[in-house]
Amino acid sequence: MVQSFSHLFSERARGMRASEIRELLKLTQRPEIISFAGGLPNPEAFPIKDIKNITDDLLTKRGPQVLQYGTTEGVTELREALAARLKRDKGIDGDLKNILITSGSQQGLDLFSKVFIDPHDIIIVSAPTYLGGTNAFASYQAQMESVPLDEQGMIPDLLEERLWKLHRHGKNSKMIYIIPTFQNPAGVTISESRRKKILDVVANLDMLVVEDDPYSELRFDGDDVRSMKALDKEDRVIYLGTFSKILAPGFRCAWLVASEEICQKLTVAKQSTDLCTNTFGQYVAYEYIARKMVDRHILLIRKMYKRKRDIMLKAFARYFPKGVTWTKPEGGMFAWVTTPPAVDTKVMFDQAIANNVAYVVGTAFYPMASGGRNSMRLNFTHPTDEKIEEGVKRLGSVIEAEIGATSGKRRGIQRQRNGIISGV
Ligand code: PMP
Ligand code: G9A
Repeated sequence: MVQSFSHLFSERARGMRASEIRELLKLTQRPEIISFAGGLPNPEAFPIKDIKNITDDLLTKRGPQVLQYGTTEGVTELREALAARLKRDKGIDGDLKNILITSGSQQGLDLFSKVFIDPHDIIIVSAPTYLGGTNAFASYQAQMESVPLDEQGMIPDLLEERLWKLHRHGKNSKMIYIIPTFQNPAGVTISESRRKKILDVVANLDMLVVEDDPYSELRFDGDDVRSMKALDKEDRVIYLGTFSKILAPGFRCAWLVASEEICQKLTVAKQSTDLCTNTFGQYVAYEYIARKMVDRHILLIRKMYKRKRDIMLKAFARYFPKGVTWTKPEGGMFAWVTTPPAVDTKVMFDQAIANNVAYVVGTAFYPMASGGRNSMRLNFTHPTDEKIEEGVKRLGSVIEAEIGATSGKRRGIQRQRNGIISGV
């Protein structure tokens, strides 16, 4: 008989939830399904030849060094190269003592949760927000409070209102988690004036900001917006960047920038997690920057992803029935689609799978599933151009059928006032 030991799980572990995206990845590996679900880079864009050359050189010239354990902080050459790049491209100041290499940004999210969150601490997130973030916070028993966003991202007035309301009830939040550029899942970007306002609001309440920035290099249109870390004058921002979208996620190689004090504490937290990030991968990433391959590669993926974004938005306009709306991201990997309120995208999901098309249901991106019932996230970077068109066509038919099946139901509950991206 198989025995269960779940009664021995820690209280913390009992609160952990499986990621709907990670679970979906298994389902969508079926070849007949056109998946808009996972936030995956396009494999055709992986710079395999470059990686092969670098790998070969490294093993030939520096084998014993690149295969050894490394320091927890990360490979020095890589951190120096990142510091120079962050200064050049983003106006972010930071030297070795401010940069920690992590095993994916996901580890950064876990590490600062480990360092800052006590049970029931309040973390402010946007609604919707990245599921991997909220799952990390939840696994340290954080309480999440969400602030709505519109086409310009998180709404600072609503943030301020929420924070002061909590404050009046004797509750103070330590930090806000924010993805300011090409947000996952909504694809929206926070304007510079809003970024400044958000920084002012959190400074007044002595909070930290976690700026998660995996997508800003993937800009197709419009002008760059300065990162919150570059606007930050008080070292209040912990900035997360990653090689997952500009090299390959399989390396599990990312970085964070923070004050020396915070970096040191995060490093100690990392020591007991994995000792150090994959040394070999770090050296490959370093060479990839030093040989200037990264900038060339970013130009290539921008071009490819822009084309895919355009195909998707055009297909939405062509195949989606009346009443369906969507965001128009200027970069990144995702669009956010909102159906008429009578449609429940979770209920509709089975029909989508029956028609061989998949998405992530909107509720996955709301802590406690408190919204997003009639929304979904679609990734446009992974499928081939043809599959994007065909998949949106299939999805359009599925939505149309669902609208027909639910017509007359739940009218008048739409909550899309003032451009707020919510879903019901
Ligand atoms: N943050 C956000 C907003 C993401 O979208 C992702 C990956 N999809 C991550 C963090 C994790 O990225 P990494 O591969 O660097 O762990
Ligand atoms: O979990 C993963 O595979 C990373 C992608 C995240 C996402 O789809 O948001």
